Amino acid sequence: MLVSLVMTLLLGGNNFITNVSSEETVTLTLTATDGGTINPSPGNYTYTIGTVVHITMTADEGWCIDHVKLNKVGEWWGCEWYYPLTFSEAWFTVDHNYTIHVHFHRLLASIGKTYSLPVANSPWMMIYTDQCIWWRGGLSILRFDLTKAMVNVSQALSSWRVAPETEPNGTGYHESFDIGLAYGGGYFWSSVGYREGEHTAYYLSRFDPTTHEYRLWNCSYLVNPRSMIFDGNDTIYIAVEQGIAKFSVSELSWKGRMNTYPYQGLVTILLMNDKIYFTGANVGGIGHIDLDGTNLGIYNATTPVTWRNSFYLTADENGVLWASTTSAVYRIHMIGKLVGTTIKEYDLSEDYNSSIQCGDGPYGLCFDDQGKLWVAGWYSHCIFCFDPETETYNGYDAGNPDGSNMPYYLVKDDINNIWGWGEGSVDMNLVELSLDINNDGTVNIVDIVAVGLAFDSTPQSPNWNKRCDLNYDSAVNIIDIVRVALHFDETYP
Ligand SMILES: [Ca+2]
Ligand SMILES: [Ca+2]
Repeated sequence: MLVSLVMTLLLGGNNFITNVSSEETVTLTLTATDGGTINPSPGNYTYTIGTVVHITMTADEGWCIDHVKLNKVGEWWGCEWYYPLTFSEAWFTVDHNYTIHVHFHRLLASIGKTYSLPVANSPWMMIYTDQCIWWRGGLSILRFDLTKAMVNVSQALSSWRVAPETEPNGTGYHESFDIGLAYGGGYFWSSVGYREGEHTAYYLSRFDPTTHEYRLWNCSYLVNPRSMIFDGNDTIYIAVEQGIAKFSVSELSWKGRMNTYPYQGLVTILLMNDKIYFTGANVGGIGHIDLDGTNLGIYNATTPVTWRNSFYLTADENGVLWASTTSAVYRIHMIGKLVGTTIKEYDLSEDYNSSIQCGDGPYGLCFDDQGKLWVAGWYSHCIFCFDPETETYNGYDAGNPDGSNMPYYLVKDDINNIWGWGEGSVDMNLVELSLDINNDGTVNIVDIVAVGLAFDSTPQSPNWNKRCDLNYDSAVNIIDIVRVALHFDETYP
């Protein structure tokens, strides 16, 4: 692929050599990262203009060519190609001073399993409840039934409308503002936007999972709605452009908006101990505000410029907050935890800065039952497992053999499996931690015995243990024993 691209670009770029004499020489500078060899080897080479140089790139065992960068020295012109290949070659016509940089990338161990689904979609928030994963996309709510997925994945996906094609009482057409999702009062709550000219009208949508009916509520301050949470009582909180909107589930009416100015463009909100914590496009760290709208403040990161675009937010079992950034300018993959009033940062870039052009960082965060933090490495095409105790991490291929997956959001089910979905992908990824029933890092006889103790049980049985129902069918039986046995001796991060 590189060959054809290089040749095409050079054929299209002949205009810039018309004014130079053919006896002139030019310099080609070749550089490469660790992880492979290039020939000619890295260095500066002088050629007569028009020389065709044959360049080969060979990755070491366990590495691949991640990307190649070509820049015309002293000019804006440059381009970049992405691979995952172990060998590539190019015939490059040197008609100007150029630099070529070859970036090798360590191949990651695979930890995931992939379920290919019949539709492409870009879910954002996902909710796990009752053996199903739910998310929003387009005008629909989608349900992935894990019980069915274990038998026949093609029957696991269902979807229903949560909003009409065009705006109620208007002509605006659907615009994607369907990223947040909350479950409260027996309903799923999400948002939808309709554009007409320069104006976009936003609605809160309520979906009834029993009757499959929906209902919409409009609101003028519901601008750019993103994440939503239900407080477990009566209120849906919605991250919006200028604060946090509130809606009463029992009264079915708006209860105002908490203003978070100067922190705007809220992305994720999290409710804990009568405070709402938030991240956002213009927040710079982790914001906080009391439920009565007072005590607005910010917890800064030590590099606030990087955290200007903080994204996802979660809390560990002790209530310690963790966030990820999506720095669109800097080549940084970073997560951080709140220590006192400052965010302690962990840079996940090293060895994983695969294919980073604009440096967009990690997104979804999810703790497993062992307290490890799983991080969706959107732009690094991998999923990270971060151990908060040792402050070390590993990156894993997220389950797609071609490495094309871009994990975006992660959710844990109630048997300790981590599910994730990549943006624009048709694949649901699974990190199956459930087989290690006692969470000690190994699948062995102890786990088999645990299933044995719950054998022949259903949720009504005295010996029922949901952790042993590994195929989500509400029964512990030989199928569950076999699942563990098939993974005997495996170890987990
Ligand atoms: Ca075990
Ligand atoms: Ca079962």
